[in-house]
Parts: sequence; C-alpha cells; structure tokens
Amino acid sequence: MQNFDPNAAALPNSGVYGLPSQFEDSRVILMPVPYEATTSYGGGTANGPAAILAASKQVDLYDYVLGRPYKFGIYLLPEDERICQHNHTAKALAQEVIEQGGNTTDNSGLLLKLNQVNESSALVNEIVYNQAKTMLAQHKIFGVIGGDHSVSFGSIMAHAEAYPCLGILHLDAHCDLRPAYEGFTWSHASIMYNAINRISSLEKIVQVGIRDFSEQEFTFITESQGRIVTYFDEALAIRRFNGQGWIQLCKEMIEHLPQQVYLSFDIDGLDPRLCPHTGTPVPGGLSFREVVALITVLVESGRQIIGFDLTEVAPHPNGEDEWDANVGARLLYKMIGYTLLSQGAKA
Ligand SMILES: [Mn+2]
Repeated sequence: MQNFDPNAAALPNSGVYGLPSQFEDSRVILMPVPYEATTSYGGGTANGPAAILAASKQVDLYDYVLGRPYKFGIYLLPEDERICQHNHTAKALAQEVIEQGGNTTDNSGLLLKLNQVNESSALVNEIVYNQAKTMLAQHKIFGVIGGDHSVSFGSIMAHAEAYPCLGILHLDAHCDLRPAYEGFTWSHASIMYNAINRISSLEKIVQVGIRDFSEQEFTFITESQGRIVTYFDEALAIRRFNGQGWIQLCKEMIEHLPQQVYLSFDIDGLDPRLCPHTGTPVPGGLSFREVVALITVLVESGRQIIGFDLTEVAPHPNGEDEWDANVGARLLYKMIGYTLLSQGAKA
C-alpha cells in the first residue's frame, strides 16, 4: 500500500476497488460464489462477482463518512473452479425441474436430477463454510459475493459457530422462508428458512424491505415466537407517509438485534431501479440512502457487524450497461466500511 495513490485511476492489473492489497495484508477477504443453480426466474447472478470486480475500480476510495476503509486491505479471492463446475452442471439439471414446477411425483428421472442439484448445492455450502471458517480463524473479516441468495448458508453457519448469539439483519424483497422451494432444499428462496431451522444458536432474524411472500411464509413468521421479526415494505411506507422519520424507524428495527450481527443483503431489497437485472425484481423497496442510514444506525447503536454477504447482483445480460454492478460495488464498499467501523477500525 506504500506507493499506492488512492486518488489515481485504477491500474489494469489491480485488485478489487483498484487496490494493490494482497491476501496477507488484508483485513477484509471477499469470496466470490458464482452459483445460481436454483434461480427460478431471471438468471445472471453467477456473473455478479466478476461484474462487481470490474465496477469496483470506478469507486472512489475516500468516503464522506467512513474515511479510508481501503487502508485495512480488501482482497477478493479468485473464483473457485469447483463452484463454477457445480453451477454449470446443476443449473442445467435444475432447469428441467423448474419447468415441471418441482413436481417429481411419478417421475424418477426428474427426482434423480433434483437430488443431484441438492447435492451440488450442499457441496457449494461446504466449500463456502470451510473458507469462512478458515478466514475467521485467521481473524479476517469475511464477506461473500453471490451468486443467488442460497450461497450465504455456509457463511452464516461459520459465523454462527464463531459467535454463539448471532442475529441476522436481512435486507430483501422476499422473506426467503420457503421450505424447499420447487423441491430444492437449498433454494435461494429458502435461505432464511434453512438458517433458522438448521442453526439453533441463531437468535434472531430481522427482515427489512419484504414485499413479496407467500401466506405460508407469513404464518411461519407469526409462529416463530419472535425469532423472526419482519418489517414489511408496505408497513414501513405507510408509517413514513404518516410522518414517522426513517431514523426513528431504523432505531426500532435495530433494537430487536443482539450485539453481534451478520448482514445478509439480497440486492433486490433495493428499489428495482437500482438493480434492474436482478433475478426477481419487485416494485417498492429501499433507497440507497435508506439502507446506508439503517446500517449507520446499527453501528451507532454499538452493535458489531461480524460478517456479511451481498447476493443476487446480476449484470445486464449483454453487458450493455454496468448499472447493477455499479450499485452493487458501491453498496459493498459501504458494507465493508461499516463492518470495519463497527469493529473499531477507522482510518
Ligand atoms: Mn433473497
């Protein structure tokens, strides 16, 4: 970092955000997980990490509030060839299952394919889990870049093991509380269902921006005995239209969370104008500033962000514009900066 000029344009062979950081001198390690086997609607999130890497080089490193987060070193791991392979094979198999709406009754061939997809997803979870565990053991801050939202599981699991009373701040248009959506155990639409059911130490999930969900998911929240607290987009909008301030609402949301928080961010929690090519866009949603304010309130409360993921960023299919990745890269930089700040690291 010694001869690095943060005010200059990124050099061609520079790393994420145009930085010269290497693994050893980086506090923040990002893992790309280009996996989207169970994507049921629009695809393309497997190209998310590469697009975010490209867009990150346009992000100015000095931040009005956060100062110089880059000084702590940010390193993006290379894509794991095994994950790319799983994505390739499982995506093709999953397509047929999705076409049949996940109905494998009286169709043993289809059931076999479904099982293979589930197996691939489980193996990807294991790869992410092992990577996260190794990074946490080395006292790195670990973040995942999806891929679809299913890729977060291994990371959440590793963080929950390291921090026994963990809460998740989950920003999303969807609850992701479907049990095995379309038959896929590890569906992007089941990530929070799997987290809450399989990680018993997980204390709380606070969901914000939710505006697309099934009645079954709604009931699941109601019956979660307060383990899942959901701030529906519509309810938040009505409260704001009635004059309540956003910061006041943020403070109320954050109050539900324990001291240590994992931030799980599905980009479609934002207004779809900020992520037009994401797999399942839904009108409404959060503005960039609202999200940053929410994370600010979280950190100002003295809570610690101990890990994060950013998923479902999908670039334009023909590469005609880089808007989705541009927003994603800037959001990611904020997430990195606030995570560092919450751990007392500011430069
Ligand atoms: Mn999601």
